[in-house]
Amino acid sequence: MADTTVYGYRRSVYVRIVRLALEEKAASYRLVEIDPFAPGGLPAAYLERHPFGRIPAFEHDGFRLYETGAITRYIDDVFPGPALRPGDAKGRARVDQIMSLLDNHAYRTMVWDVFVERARGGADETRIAAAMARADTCMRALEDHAGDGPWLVGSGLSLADLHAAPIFAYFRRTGDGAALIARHPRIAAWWAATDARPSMAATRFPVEETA
Ligand SMILES: N[C@@H](CCC(=O)N[C@@H](CS)C(=O)NCC(=O)O)C(=O)O
Repeated sequence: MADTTVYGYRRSVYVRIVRLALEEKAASYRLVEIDPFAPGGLPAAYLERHPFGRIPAFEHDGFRLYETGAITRYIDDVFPGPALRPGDAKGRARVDQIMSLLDNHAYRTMVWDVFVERARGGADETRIAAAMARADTCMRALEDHAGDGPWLVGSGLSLADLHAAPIFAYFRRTGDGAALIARHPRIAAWWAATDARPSMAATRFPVEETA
């Protein structure tokens, strides 16, 4: 059987995106614990897998890869199971666009500027207010491209949904985030459908298991 390893830890948005793709393909894999914020820093050997010291890193049958979008597209291309991108060029371009907008405009805004900022206590309200305006733009952009069903692109679950879900899993845990999602009914319906996937249950963040 092919040997598949994900390096990273369970609290990471990007590690969860890769794990979601593997779970949706019903692939078996190992998760090797790497904590980029550990007091002692990263193990030196890890930088051979990821020269920028981020997580996740990935290895499949000796083939090493980093950068989450590259990893999930590779998983979709190589692993058996349901296709996680549409078959047509426009649909695939839309999935790529959404993955990129999430990386560039949603991750830092919704996870670090809102969820982590609130979790720290003594939150910087100016930073949060600015982030909430950007989060609203993200949601409108996602709604603009959603199809008739719950999914972000076309009529089936895709890598776009898997790239968004862990970001929203943190964001919705704040009062601000939950309220913003409620004001975007299509996003709320998307979240309900996505969070009901067994892949989401199999990859819960520790914080989701304690409350
Ligand atoms: N562009 C990278 C981003 C990965 C990333 O930012 N991962 C976070 C954890 S979710 C990380 O490693 N943070 C550690 C740090 O910023 O030093 C990817 O797509 O894989």
